[in-house]
Amino acid sequence: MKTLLLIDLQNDFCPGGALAVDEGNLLIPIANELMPKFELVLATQDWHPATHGSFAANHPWRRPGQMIDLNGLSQVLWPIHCVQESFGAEFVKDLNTAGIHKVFVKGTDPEIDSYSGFFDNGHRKATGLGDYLKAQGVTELWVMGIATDYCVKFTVLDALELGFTVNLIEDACRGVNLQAGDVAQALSDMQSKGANLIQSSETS
Ligand code: VGL
Ligand code: ZN
Repeated sequence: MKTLLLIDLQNDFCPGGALAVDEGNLLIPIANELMPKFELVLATQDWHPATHGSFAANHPWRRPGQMIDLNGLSQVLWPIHCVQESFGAEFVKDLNTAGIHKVFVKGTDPEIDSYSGFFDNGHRKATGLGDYLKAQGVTELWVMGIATDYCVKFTVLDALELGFTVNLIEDACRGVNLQAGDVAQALSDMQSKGANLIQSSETS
């Protein structure tokens, strides 16, 4: 079953949002155009409690961009973003959410972050996405969204590890680039682990 996976197309990751990614908004019309070409359309949604340990504001004297140890894992500190039920956590208004068959939320445990749509960053708990895909008989995924160097990358790497064939739609992804070159590095990491880098015009 031809399956499209939309990663975190949420207000906070678009210009004007709390963790704004350049040109994140440009992905919305691309997603809307791609959806009808797929039999199954799934989405992930970053969905944090206000107390989340990845928020710099929840650690005295810490600032976004700094690194901490969060329960044994190295953690980048972020601005407060994608708080459950907030506007920032909503999908972008123009996204055709009626075309999405199922949404998987992640980052709900305040003690651990979850970049991947499949598992938290410690691979301690699954979101249910992997089991759902297997139950549907899905073997191949087309992935797009935000952010190339975080949630897209870790979702793709987990998908590959779980045995899915992964097509990463490069022009339909945008990244944070906390450090110059992070997006290019993420693309090359995904490709070297087996992801096919394609363009949205090649999804047929
Ligand atoms: C993301 C940083 C923090 C993402 C989510 O969607 O890539 N990045 N939370
Ligand atoms: Zn987050």
